[in-house]
Amino acid sequence: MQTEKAYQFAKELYAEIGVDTDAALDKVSDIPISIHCWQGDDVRGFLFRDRALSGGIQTTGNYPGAAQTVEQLRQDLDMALSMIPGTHRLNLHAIYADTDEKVDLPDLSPRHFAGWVQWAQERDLGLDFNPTCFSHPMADSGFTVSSPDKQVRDFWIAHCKACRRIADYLGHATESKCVTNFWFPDGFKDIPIDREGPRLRMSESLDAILEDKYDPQYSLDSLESKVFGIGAESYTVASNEFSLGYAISRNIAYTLDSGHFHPTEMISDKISSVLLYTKELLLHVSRPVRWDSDHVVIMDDELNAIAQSLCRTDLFERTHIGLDYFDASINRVAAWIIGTRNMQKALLRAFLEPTDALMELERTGDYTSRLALLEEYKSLPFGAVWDHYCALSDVPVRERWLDEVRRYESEVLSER
Ligand code: RNT
Ligand code: ZN
Repeated sequence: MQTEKAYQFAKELYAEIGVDTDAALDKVSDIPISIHCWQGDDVRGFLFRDRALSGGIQTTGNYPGAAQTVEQLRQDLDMALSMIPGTHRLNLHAIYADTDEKVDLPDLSPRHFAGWVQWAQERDLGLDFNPTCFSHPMADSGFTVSSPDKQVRDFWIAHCKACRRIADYLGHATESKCVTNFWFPDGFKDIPIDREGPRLRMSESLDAILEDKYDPQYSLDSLESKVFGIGAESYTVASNEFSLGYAISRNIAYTLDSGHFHPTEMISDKISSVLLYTKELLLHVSRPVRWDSDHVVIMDDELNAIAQSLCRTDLFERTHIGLDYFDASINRVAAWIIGTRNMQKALLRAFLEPTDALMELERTGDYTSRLALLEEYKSLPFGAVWDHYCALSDVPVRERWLDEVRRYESEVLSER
């Protein structure tokens, strides 16, 4: 009742500045967020349970209840999805294969993901995919597809090719384009002599990986860049220039991860430039705290700016929004819910802006009004519109989802 009253009030306020709140909600409900499976078990996966996470990324914390099996991860995802409005996507990593077979990365094939396909089909979810080029003895040297050792390169090339085949299968089976993200941790801890060699090798390996042709309606390849990783502080092969240049020249997509740049560099400002030159863009929305720490996404200035960059010039046709964070110090189901709901809330806030009017102020050089109005609009009751959306979507309004997660924690997670 209060939620509806508040919504009617908010609707009128927004109408006064020329914004249709129902239209904004329609837009938000059309935008799927690709939810990363790896928040559910601290990036461990199911293929090699005893292997430590490597590749210069880290999860910290030991909050109880992490998923140990495919069934548990699905149960947790179902719980999280039931607290999130809208229809979304699941982003899988290769190590999350659903199989009892002892299979190594290059030998993965579509059948190892049939269980996920069935699960996704039952829920009308799209699927995205990632080769797992870390947490494996063949990546222990710190290099994968750019390794000087041909055997190592060939191993990872074979894995990536297998992943593209799987992505094609996932896309066809779900009738929805599957985005495959390539992220290679390759890099040097200390200052290299040869900065070119590894990049040439990575480029050649990628060319070999991309040789097989698949229907672009069902799959898209994207290359992620990074400035440094733990243990690869001095040199990262797939740097920003490398990855963006490669993506443009080979007509694939580019992945911008919020945590992969220098501390004051924001991806929100890169989106419009990248999309001028790449065919499509994948976002890994994350939250770096002092480093690429992959904290849970919150409603901060950068999240709003990312949403504004996409909404103001309507870049959704060619942008795929994925989340990429992993916090093992809090309830993992809550982490999914908090980050995904925040991403949606930021999109809604951006859609509730009278963009045309602001654009006009900018065009005519009235920067005083532009600043004044932007600041005033920040305190408009977007929360009431969000609550209405949650109520309409049959998911808990405001913090009520937390009670459900607490119950789930005591009934399910604490029994693990
Ligand atoms: C690492 C990259 C990469 C990973 C996932 C697990 O810094 O962001 O995207 O987080 O593939
Ligand atoms: Zn990422």
